[in-house]
Amino acid sequence: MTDSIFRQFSLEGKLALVTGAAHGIGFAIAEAYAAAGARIAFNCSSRDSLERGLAAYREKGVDALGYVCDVTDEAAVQGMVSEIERMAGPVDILVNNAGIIRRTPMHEMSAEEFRRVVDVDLNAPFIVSKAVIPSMMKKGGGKIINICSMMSELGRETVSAYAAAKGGLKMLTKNIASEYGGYNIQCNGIGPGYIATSQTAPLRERREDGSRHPFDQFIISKTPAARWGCVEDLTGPAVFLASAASDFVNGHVLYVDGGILAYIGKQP
Ligand code: NAP
Ligand code: GCO
Repeated sequence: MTDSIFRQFSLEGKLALVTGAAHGIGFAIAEAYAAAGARIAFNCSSRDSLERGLAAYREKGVDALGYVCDVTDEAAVQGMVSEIERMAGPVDILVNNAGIIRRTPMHEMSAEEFRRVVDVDLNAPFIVSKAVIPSMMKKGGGKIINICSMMSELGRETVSAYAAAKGGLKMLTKNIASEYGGYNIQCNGIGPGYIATSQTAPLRERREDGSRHPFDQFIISKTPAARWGCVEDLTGPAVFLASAASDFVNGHVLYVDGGILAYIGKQP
């Protein structure tokens, strides 16, 4: 690979804030950003998670700034971003990764439960993006990456709140791209397929007889790659969307799903 192409994917000198990155997809993306040369800031929702996350980053040789901050709390987010800017300078790359899911039949879901999922998965990316965009505008550009989902395109039983939020997040991505593209801010999404993390662990639990969970088998049958994704499958696409290599990519959701969205499914 020639030096100039390699440099396009470098994050040297950049400061990345990855929300919800004490573990899981966020941690893997932040670790990859550090390997590409970026400095890392992250947040999570509990001190316990923060301590475990900081230890995990140290183990990987990453000197990350870590914060306990509820992404739905605008004052707390503004305070965290101000502290990051004081400690390390303006945020160059924001990954809105923090997210929750509740799997409940819609007619049994409380309005409060629905609101909480939408608050974390959609309102919070608005809040955190709003907190970093002014500095990006001032310094002439930035990157915002929203972690969307297959449910930005498809529905399924029991995930009404999550699908509504992730569908909205796809459109928020397009709107930020539209409104701030002129400031050299690119906003794109990553739509992971089914990834083996704590969030999907209930869908992969082995049955008492040791057989695969029916949903586990279902996803493998619906995925041309015939496997669940792993967090490492997302790191290359995430570095691409955070780097100069994607400076003319804006408002796009890059699905990293092993082909699920392209596939009608095998004839039974
Ligand atoms: P995860 O392991 O459950 O991690 C979610 C992270 O979000 C945790 O670090 C959690 O903090 C943080 N978080 C949740 N609510 C928060 C709040 N109010 N304030 C601050 N932090 C909060 O999930 P994951 O699988 O890595 O998923 C990460 C993102 O990818 C989510 O947006 C998810 O919807 C999306 N996604 C996942 C998959 C998949 O198959 N796994 C596929 C598509 C999209 P704590 O550590 O403190 O709990
Ligand atoms: C579910 C899963 C999915 C994945 C992911 C797929 O219950 O269907 O949790 O929602 O988390 O979002 O892209």
